[in-house]
Parts: sequence; C-alpha cells; structure tokens
Amino acid sequence: MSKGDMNKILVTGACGQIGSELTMALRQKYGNENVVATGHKTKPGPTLRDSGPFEFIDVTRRETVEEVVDRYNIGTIYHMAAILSAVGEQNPHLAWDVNINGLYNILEIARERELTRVFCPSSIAVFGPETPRDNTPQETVLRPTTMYGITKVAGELLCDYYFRRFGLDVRGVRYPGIISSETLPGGGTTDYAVEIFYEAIKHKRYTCFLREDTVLPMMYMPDCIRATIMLMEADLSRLKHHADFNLAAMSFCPAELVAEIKKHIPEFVCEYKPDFRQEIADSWPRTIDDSAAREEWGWEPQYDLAAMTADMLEKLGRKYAEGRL
Ligand code: AKB
Repeated sequence: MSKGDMNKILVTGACGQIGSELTMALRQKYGNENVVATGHKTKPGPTLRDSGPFEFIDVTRRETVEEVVDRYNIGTIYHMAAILSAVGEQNPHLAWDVNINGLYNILEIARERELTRVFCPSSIAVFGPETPRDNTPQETVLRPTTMYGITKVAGELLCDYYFRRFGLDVRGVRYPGIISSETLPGGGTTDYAVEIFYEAIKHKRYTCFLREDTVLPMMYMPDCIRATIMLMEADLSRLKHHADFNLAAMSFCPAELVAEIKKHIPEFVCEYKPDFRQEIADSWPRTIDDSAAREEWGWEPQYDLAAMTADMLEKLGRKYAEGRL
C-alpha cells in the first residue's frame, strides 16, 4: 500500500465542537480541497459542507474509514470523533466502542498505510480522585473513575505504543474544557461553561449543573485550535512526549464565570442545581502544569477568563441580534 499524500488531511468528528472549527482552520491553512471532513450521523452545517469535501463514516466500522482514506489518498488524520464524559457515563459501552475500537481502527489504518501523522485528543479526564488536583503534573497518577477517562488513558498508552513499536507519529494533548461560540459541545462535564453564555444572552438566567465553587481547567477555542496545529507542526526531534501533553490556559469555577459575565450583563442570574456531573468534576484537577508542552513545542495560551468572556459575548451577541442563535 502506498503512503498517503502528506498534504491530504482527514478529520473525524468534523461536525463536533472542536472538529468543526479545526476543519475550517485546516482548510484555511492547507487548502479547502486538501481537508476531508467526516462525520457519523450529524449533518454538516453549510460552512463545513460547502467549503470542501465531506463524507459520512463510522469509526467503529473500519471499512468505512479505509474507503475514504484510500479514495482521497489521505496522509494525516485528526481523529476528533469521541464520546465525552457525561454521555460516556450514561452509555459506557458506546464510549468504549467509539473511543477504543474507533481509535484502534484509526491507528491500524495509519500503520498499514504508513501515514505521516495522526492527532488523537486526550483529556483532563485521564486524572482521577487520587491525582494531585492543583498544578497537576505531566507525570502523575492516572486512575480515572469514568469510562471516558479510562478510554482516554488506554488511548494515550495505545498511541504511545504505536509510536514506539511501529514508528507511527501519533500526537495528542489532554484538552481541558473547551469554550466556543460556533458549535455546541456534545455531552461533557465542562459544557456548562458554554451553555451559560447562550442562556445569559437569550434569557439572562442559567441553571448550572455544577456547584458554584467547582474549579476546572478551561480553554477558549482559538487557543485550542492553535495548540492542536502547533503540536502537529512541531519538530518531532524536540518531542519527548507524544500523545499525552498536559495543556492549560485558565481555570475558574462557575461563580467566577458568572461574575465575569455580570460585568457585561449586570442583570444575569445563575442558580446551581448540581447533578451526576458534579461527581465527575470532583474527580478532575483544578489547575494543570503544562510545562512539558511549553518546553517541547513552545505552547503559550493567549486567552484568559476576561478576554474569553468578552469575545464570547460579542460573538454570540451578534448572532442573537441577527436571529442566528
Ligand atoms: C468533557 O467534559 O467530557 C470534555 C473533556 C474535559 O474532555 N470537555
């Protein structure tokens, strides 16, 4: 089997929160026709659909991925398709199937075809109750209590195994909660930090499913996209880690986010009704030490809580005014 064209990129999970914006950033950087967006069941929005190739696949059915990889002569895969923490707790079997069997299919396809590079996201969910919760180190206890976390630990180890054993260049970061104004997140524990903006603009009220003092690591989408592409473009010889980089930008609790939103919308009111997601959040770190990412590929975030909040409200406010929210 011939090696793929290193300029041809496949994005799985391209209709998801990160995938949708990542695809557009990659198309802008490498050319629309060179980035093939793929989704499972969700129909792509017009921006994604009309700006370049789109295909439906199912990462748990290997032949559906192989067909697209071969047809487009793909060289690089950004494997963004995953089941997140909250949905994973409601359907652990699905989380295992998509996050483990789906990843295994991607890695095998990449190994067999000697693809240039694969990106596989991990998450702060790899940590668990026994992990130090403040300034969580790069190398530490990985004993998560969620199915999502278990699949992410296994995924990191599997990716590193493929690098060591087969020389496949797999890279990945442990994403914190990602906040964005384009596509809603699908079923995570950090989703409150996105929903709250929509509700603040539309109804000036929000009921938060986490306690007001629950501090979690978060990141604004422009930083998330920049980090992802930066790592994928980093010089391999500088990388001591591969699929498990800690990554950080800011940490805050719901009460701090509410206070920041109130600076722009003083009448905004937030209530707190913690549900099953509280236990998940309580098992995750508050702040992350990302010095390995900073040293090995020059990571530095640009958005803090104030800058992110102002930009989110500006973008969503404009959409609301135009009747697009
Ligand atoms: C989730 O909440 O499940 C995700 C994550 C932190 O990986 N946003």
